[in-house]
Amino acid sequence: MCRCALPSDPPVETIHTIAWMKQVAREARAKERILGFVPTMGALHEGHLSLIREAQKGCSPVVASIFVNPTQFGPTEDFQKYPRTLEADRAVLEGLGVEYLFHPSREEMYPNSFRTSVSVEALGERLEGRSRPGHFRGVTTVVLKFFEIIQPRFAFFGRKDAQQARIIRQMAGDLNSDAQIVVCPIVREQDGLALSSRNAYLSEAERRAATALYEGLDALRKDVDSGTLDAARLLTELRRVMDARAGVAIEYTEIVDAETFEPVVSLRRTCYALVAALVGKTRLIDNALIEQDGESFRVTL
Ligand code: PAJ
Repeated sequence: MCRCALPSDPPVETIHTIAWMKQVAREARAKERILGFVPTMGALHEGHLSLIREAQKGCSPVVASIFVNPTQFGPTEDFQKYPRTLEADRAVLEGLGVEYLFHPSREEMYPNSFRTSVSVEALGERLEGRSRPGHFRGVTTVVLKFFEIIQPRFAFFGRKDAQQARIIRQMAGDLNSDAQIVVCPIVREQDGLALSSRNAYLSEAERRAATALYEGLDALRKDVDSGTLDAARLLTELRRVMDARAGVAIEYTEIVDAETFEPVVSLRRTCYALVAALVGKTRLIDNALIEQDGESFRVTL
């Protein structure tokens, strides 16, 4: 766990305006400092902190952003009730020694005159893109704005949102961004549940049921370990394990190629097994990374 801020910790500088953020980033670049950037929507947990720690290994200064981005939420989604815990988040960032917190207002990021969006074709249309129309356009647009403002050398994302990370890497490459995209492992609770700001919505009973996603992926891991390569067979067992849990409604389970995010018939090269499910009213996602290792495959949860 992270420690709380101590009085001796240097305060994190909170930046609200784009002009000031640009100025700070420009000065850091002029001094040839290696700027690392960790975008978040706040309600920080150990998953977010793992990205910050990874950034701190090779970058200084590190800029974390907290911005609950309205354009990536659908009209019936949880934008209004999304957890906002700014003071606690700031204390956590201070405890970690993060230099800058970029926390712009909605008006600062999207003035009334705002008209532009960017979207990545094909990769953003399936899976999360199908379940949440417009979501990835909102994500890529805000991340591109951050990249333009901060111009980081490295930007850190979680494999928890594997499709998001893949789409952002595509965008950064296509648009010749200098930001190198670093994808970090999934941080999980002891019982396997992937940390997520949305876990806060779960009742006690839902919290227990929510491990179904991990358990399904863990069953898949065991099947892969014992030599199953056929995607349909792997998914049947994954779904059987998830379905055994009351209160969990599967939205999708797929095994996709890690580059194209198109379904595979049989394991090859690098794949993801992706799951999305509703636990009560809370939508959760999780995945396993499946990598070829000689003749066999290794699954990382
Ligand atoms: P948010 O959900 O706050 O997540 C911020 C970053 O933390 C993302 O890169 C996400 O993949 C990573 N993350 C979340 N849970 C994690 C876990 N359990 N282990 C490791 N990393 C984890 O993703 C977003 O915000 C937004 O879409 C954003 C990129 C900030 C654009 O608005």
